[in-house]
Amino acid sequence: MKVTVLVGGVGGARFLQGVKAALGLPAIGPGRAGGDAGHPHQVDAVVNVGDDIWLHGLRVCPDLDTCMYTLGDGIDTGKGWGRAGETWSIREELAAYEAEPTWFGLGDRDVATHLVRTRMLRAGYPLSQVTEALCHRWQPGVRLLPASDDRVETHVVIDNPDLGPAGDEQDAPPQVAIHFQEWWIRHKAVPPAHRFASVGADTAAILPAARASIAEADVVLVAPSNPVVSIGTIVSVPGVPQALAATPAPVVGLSPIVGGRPVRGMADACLSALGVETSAEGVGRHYGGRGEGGLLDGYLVHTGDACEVPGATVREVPLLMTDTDATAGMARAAFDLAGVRVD
Ligand code: FO1
Repeated sequence: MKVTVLVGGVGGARFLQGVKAALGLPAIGPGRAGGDAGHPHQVDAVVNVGDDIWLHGLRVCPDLDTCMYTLGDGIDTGKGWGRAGETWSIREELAAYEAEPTWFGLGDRDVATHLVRTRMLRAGYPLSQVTEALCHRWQPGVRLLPASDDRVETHVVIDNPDLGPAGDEQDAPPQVAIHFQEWWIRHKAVPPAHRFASVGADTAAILPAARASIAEADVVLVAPSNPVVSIGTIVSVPGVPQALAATPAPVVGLSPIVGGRPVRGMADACLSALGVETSAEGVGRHYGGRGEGGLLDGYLVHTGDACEVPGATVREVPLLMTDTDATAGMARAAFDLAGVRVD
């Protein structure tokens, strides 16, 4: 069976672990499902690239790296990002030089990934091939497909923090756009976001392999990732909505909001920026039922979060990814709602 999953960072990576477990794929190691003839199942992840950022001359791809490290058993499980056993000498040295930005935590081991990626990008390899090369080391057991080889970065429009309370600096613009990572890490998503811009989306295109993966899938899953800055940014890439609308595969989403609160991260700060209610129903209606021109044929919500999403079939199941077994149960529930059998 071919399963294609739209994922962001931490939540998406954990969900992919459950998808692998539900398909009986080995958790770690060379039992790759990346199309090896030996495996009856193939899992593709279409990964958000909106978080990607140039830092100190290096290209950092947080969601691709979080998926790669998590599935390759190299992740710092406590933080959910970055490498296990990390050291921070480079970060300390950069700070000693007052080399901004100092707010982004660049670990020494993590920098090696960015050096290899940046060298390959500079040599002309597209991000998708760079990712494939990095995955030869990590063997994530799924194919990690950037939503696009093109640069599509999420920037956030906030009130200009340099403006005094009186707004007395006449020539200073009232609002500024900053990179999502600065808003997320430096400002902890506190300054209200007026809107999110997918910088580069106007000239970007869906990765052809991602388009084919969505078209050829037996089922497409929308992981319980941030619905705005992970799933929303994937869908903002030209060609993605069209591929999702055209695929014969059922599209099933999982709510990232449980009991009115995001399970992790700050999805509520993102949803409120769009005027979307922070609830399973709010996200489901934001995605829209496929019968109404939206994304989803089916939508899993946490037990007790019953709701209506016109054009989609809603089902209540436990949605807390407390461990891989629980997450595998969520994946199985999604397959069941999609009407596909994993034999
Ligand atoms: N998140 C933080 O809150 N602080 C950091 O310093 C930080 C560094 C970092 C470095 C590499 C990487 O791949 C991710 C990193 N993240 C950090 C997490 C990242 O901002 C978020 O996980 C995603 O961008 C949100 O999906």
